[in-house]
This record gives sequence, C-alpha cells and structure tokens, in this order.
Amino acid sequence: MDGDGWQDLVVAGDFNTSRLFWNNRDGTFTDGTDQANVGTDENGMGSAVGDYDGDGDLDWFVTSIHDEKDSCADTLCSWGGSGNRLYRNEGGRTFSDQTDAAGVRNGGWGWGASFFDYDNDGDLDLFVVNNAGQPLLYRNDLDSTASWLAVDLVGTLSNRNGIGAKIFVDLDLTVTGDELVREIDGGSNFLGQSAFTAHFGLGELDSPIDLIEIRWPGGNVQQLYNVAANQRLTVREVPEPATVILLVTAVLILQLLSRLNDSLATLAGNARKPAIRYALTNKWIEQQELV
Ligand SMILES: [Ca+2]
Ligand SMILES: [Ca+2]
Ligand SMILES: [Ca+2]
Ligand SMILES: [Ca+2]
Repeated sequence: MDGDGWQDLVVAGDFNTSRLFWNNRDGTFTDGTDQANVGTDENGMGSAVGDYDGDGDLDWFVTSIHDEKDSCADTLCSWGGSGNRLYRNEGGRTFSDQTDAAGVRNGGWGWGASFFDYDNDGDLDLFVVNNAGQPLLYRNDLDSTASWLAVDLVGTLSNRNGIGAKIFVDLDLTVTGDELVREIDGGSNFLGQSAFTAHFGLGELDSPIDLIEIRWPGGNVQQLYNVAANQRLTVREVPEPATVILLVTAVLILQLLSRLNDSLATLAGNARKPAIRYALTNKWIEQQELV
C-alpha cells in the first residue's frame, strides 16, 4: 500500500473497524490505522484494493452496513450504520475519505467487494454484493486523464491464470521510485474473488513504459521493453532458452530410446516382453511400463 515493495496488510473487521498494518520488513507489522486516517467504518465485511484514481498508488474500499437511523428498528440500528468507506491513498502512508465524493456510502448491507474495469475504459469500477438486496455496480466516472495499463497473463508451463506471478512495471529506467508491482492472486475476498487482470494506474505518463517484467511462478522471467500505455495487454508465458534446450534435448533422448527399444524388440523376435515407453509431461519425464 505504500509502494515500497513489501506487502502490507489490510483487514476488514466485522463488529469493529478495519485495520491497516505496515510491513516492517522483518516479519513483523505495525498497526498504522489511526495515523493513516482509515478505520472509521463499522462492521467491515468486504475489502477491495485498487488504484481507482489512476495516480499510481493503491486505494482501499471497505464495505459496511448502511442504515438510516430514523427508519430502522432499534435492533438493526445497534449494528452501526454509516456505510461503506473509500479511502484514497494520498502518499506518505496517509489516506483521505472520499466516500461521499465518490457516492459509494450507501451500499445497503454490503458484503463482498471487487475492483474491476467492467466497461474497459481503463479505470477501475466497483462491484459490491449485498446481504439483503441486489448487488451494486458502481461505474467509475472520475474525471481523470491518468494513463493506465491492464495485463492478463496466460501461463503455459505455469498455471493457466498465472496465479502467483509478479508483474513489475518500471516507467522510466533512468528514474528510481516510479516502479509498480502487482501479484496475480485472484484477490480472495469475503464471498468473492477478484479478476485475474493486473491493473496499473500510470498517472500522467505520456510516453511508452520502459520495462515490464513478469516473474512466473514456475521460474520463467519475461521482459517487455518500450510498451505503449493505455492498452489491455495479454502476455503468454514463453519458456526461457535454457528450458527450451532442456525440453528439446529430452525429446531427442526419448526418440533415441524409442528406436533402441524397437530394435531390441526386433532382435528378440516377436517374443512378448514388456515394452518401455516414455512420455514427456511438462518438464518431467515419466516412465511407463506397458504390459
Ligand atoms: Ca509496504
Ligand atoms: Ca490511487
Ligand atoms: Ca471502467
Ligand atoms: Ca524507474
């Protein structure tokens, strides 16, 4: 959340307020809720993280119960009912409350939440599922000129959705501090899961992105240079040269073994003997005995 490359922790707290913990880089975390100006919600349920204003830092949305105090029964009012919160990241580990400015306070009894770009215009919209009503889709109408990039991964040696992959974006290789990172994890959430698309807000970038680096969970690393912003990019996993050489070598060895096996079978007449065949599955060579 603070862009230092170390993952922080955001927690929605039912019967309590949400909490934000900063990663101390030594296996411990520090509760920074109050100093960050977050955690004003009550009965938090769903939680979504995304750069909804496209300025390059991650913002935070929390669902919570919304009740009109004058119109609800006393038992319901006791739950607390000031509704959802949208916390905009202002940098320096502080946030501002943009709930009312964005018009997302009254989500009923909001539960799961997810940011995604449903209309493919480059900004993140918001979807909220509800305990006691219809789901809500909030279209992002923020008047922004921010650039953006969306990345979908297609794993070949790694899993199909690229879960576990990290995507690094370096806007300018000659500048430090402008690097962005996303991890494909499906965004597990209360009663929901996010899209596998990695969305990057790029601020006022008006030139191509210098470098995009994808670190696949299987170990492959792919680099793309000089990539245009404001597009949805699909990146298919390409094995590194060393992996290709290994695979080609394995196939050649298998072919030789197969020919050797056929020759031995011929020499032995047509006597019925167990034949050994080999199959190449992913990186592994499986040996199967056929009766
Ligand atoms: Ca951090
Ligand atoms: Ca932001
Ligand atoms: Ca959108
Ligand atoms: Ca840089």
